[in-house]
Amino acid sequence: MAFDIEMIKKVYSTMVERVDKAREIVGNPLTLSEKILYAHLWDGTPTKAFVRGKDYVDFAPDRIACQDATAQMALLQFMQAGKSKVAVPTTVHCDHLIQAKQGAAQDLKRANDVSSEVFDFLASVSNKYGIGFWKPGAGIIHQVVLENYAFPGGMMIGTDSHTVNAGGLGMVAIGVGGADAVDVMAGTAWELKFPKLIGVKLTGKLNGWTAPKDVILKVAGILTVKGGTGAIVEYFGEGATSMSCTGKGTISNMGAEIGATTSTFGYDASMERYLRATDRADVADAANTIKDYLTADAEVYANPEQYFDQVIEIDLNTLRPHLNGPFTPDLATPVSEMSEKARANDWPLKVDWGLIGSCTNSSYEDLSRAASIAKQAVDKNIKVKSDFGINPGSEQVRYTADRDGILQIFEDLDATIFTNACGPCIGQWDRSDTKGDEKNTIVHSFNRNFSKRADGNPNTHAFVGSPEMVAAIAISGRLDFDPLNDTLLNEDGEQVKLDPPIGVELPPLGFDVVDAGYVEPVEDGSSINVTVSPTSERLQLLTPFTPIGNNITGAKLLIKAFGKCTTDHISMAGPWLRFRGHLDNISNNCLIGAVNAYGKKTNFVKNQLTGEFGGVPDVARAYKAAEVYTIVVGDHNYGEGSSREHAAMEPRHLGVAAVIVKSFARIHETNLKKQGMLGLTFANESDYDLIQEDDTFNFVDLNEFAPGKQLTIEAVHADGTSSMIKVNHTYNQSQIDWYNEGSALNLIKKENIA
Ligand code: MIC
Ligand code: SF4
Repeated sequence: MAFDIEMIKKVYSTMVERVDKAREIVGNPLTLSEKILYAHLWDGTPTKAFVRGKDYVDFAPDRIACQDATAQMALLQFMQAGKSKVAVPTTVHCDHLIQAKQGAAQDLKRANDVSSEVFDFLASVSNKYGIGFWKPGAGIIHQVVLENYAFPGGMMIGTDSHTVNAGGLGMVAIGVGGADAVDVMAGTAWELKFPKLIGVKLTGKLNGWTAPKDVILKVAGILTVKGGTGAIVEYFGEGATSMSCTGKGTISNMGAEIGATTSTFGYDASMERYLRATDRADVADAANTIKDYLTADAEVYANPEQYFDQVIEIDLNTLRPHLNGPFTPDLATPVSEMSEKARANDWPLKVDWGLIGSCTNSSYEDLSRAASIAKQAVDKNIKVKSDFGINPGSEQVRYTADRDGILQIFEDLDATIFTNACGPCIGQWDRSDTKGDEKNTIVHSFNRNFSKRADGNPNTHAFVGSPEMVAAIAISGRLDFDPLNDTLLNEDGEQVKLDPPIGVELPPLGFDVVDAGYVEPVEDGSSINVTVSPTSERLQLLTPFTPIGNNITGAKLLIKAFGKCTTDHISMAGPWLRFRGHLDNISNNCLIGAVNAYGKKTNFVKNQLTGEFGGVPDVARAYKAAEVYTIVVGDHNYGEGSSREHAAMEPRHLGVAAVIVKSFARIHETNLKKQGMLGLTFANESDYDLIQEDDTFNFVDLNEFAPGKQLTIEAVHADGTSSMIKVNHTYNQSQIDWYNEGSALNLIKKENIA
């Protein structure tokens, strides 16, 4: 039986009426995305049509998921909100804090030792506030959610950008910062700008070496890392219905890499099969009663151009397998062209590691397809040239894959089976085979490949591919290996070819597990005490931020970031994950990965008060001590990637008043607003070039801060001249209230007291 089945039935019971009403008001057939959005309005039955890409709308999500690295800050904030229980079903998943080194058994034990303080904190807060808790080793949040909580037509939010994975089961699932989750946990509405809609029509059928991953690798190549910003991507067509539910999860998952608000698919037979296989026949039965409401109206898919803001068509019959990278997930290269491109760009051809796993590709089907390639290495007597690492997505997947002999196939190749957790995907990897900053190549089935992400080495060239392609490349040890056309020399001196992968969508003997790793909270948690030691280096209770106010003068430039500046650059993960619950300590990584436009170095900026250069956090602390506000300037898609609100809270804590960029990634922009800071964009992109290293900033008209009103900032240069810079913002009145109160949380607290 499914968790929270009554809640799901309740959602379905109002869906028909709300969707019918929405159709009437909008005056058109509806996409699935619109149906789900209009069925989840905070005010209930729709009364007006919203303008896509413009109107802010209050929603009522059905559930929330948090992972350990972001849950700490989310729950520290929730603890201040003055509530005794979460208002909607919520779960916490321990998956990010487990380092991959020797293999699951040892690694999990070590993580439980090293991070016991944090796990105990999360477990007790969960128990106190009625939150379901998934222990370390239970699996990666998004795989566990897909297996247990996602349901067609539902709406959820999660404190992780890949929450969107649940689009594979027909949800609108959206990644948010912790403060957004706190709103919903505290029983208030969750606000989102009504998204634009991109339709992706999948014709034909996947075949041979081409996998669901290749669909999203191709889409990323077309739309780039910011092409999906502010939009929901809805997939449809025979290519969509003919692929598995977990395959749809892969595609939805990596929609985060194009900046999409989320991605989704209409309810179909593959979803029904998956629900039944994962012990949720009750959800499938309930969904079947309102089937038509869980997919778009037929007219929409027949004439998509009329109903979507943009339509892309991909023919799966001719789609070729891809590898995307290095350093960015949208640099798409068909495997057949890699040889030429890698040589032209001087990418190292020798592949040191093939890593299979991460929330995007760690299902039973993924492992089975990759195993069908791995098995050929043994059967055809091919010596494997790269190291292999596997992170199963959940204990249920691991247990079942182990029972069915799939893991043994990898073990026969000396693969290391790591914990059911994120591991190398988030830099939780004690990689022993390279030292320092050696140039090298790895291939993985993860979703992100930003510089330094997996192993901290800026010269690791990471390429993203399907699990089966990763297996083939790892066997060959070469980035330029094209299994469709190339042969490999086996130990008998023969040239052999790898056959295309064969996988099974769902385990023929059914899923099984002994201990899935779930802990149900007690009914009444009021007597549970949550303690945080004042001397802890990992957890710190929060002190509310004081409002910045509307008189910002004499602010100094902290850093003008050059080029790509993702949340990994702003608040690195890997070794820093240990400080995710301690704002002051984690602030020591603030912007240390961003490249300073002056001098092009990282973590080396000028302190205008002394004329000396230092690390970003140190210089920021010096300004803060002198009570001087600072400004951060950045390029396009600033804050791409993670949902981690630390990337906003750290600059806020260190005295940054405003972040001014050419454009923002959605989640990060909201995170800045939530923490009571200014997130602004240049009205003229080229004004970025006017900002100089010694600039001092005066906000001219911040006392007139109002929705839709452009602001003016005077940048006074060292030579005494100044530039007047016009900046835009997307704050609505309630977001301006957050700014005025110092943070959204301050406002919630105030309202609770009132
Ligand atoms: C990621 O993939 O970057 C992470 C780590 O899962 C983040 C969340 C975090 O930083 O904790 C994400 O995607 O939101
Ligand atoms: Fe974990 Fe990687 Fe997925 Fe983020 S992308 S949730 S780090 S597996």
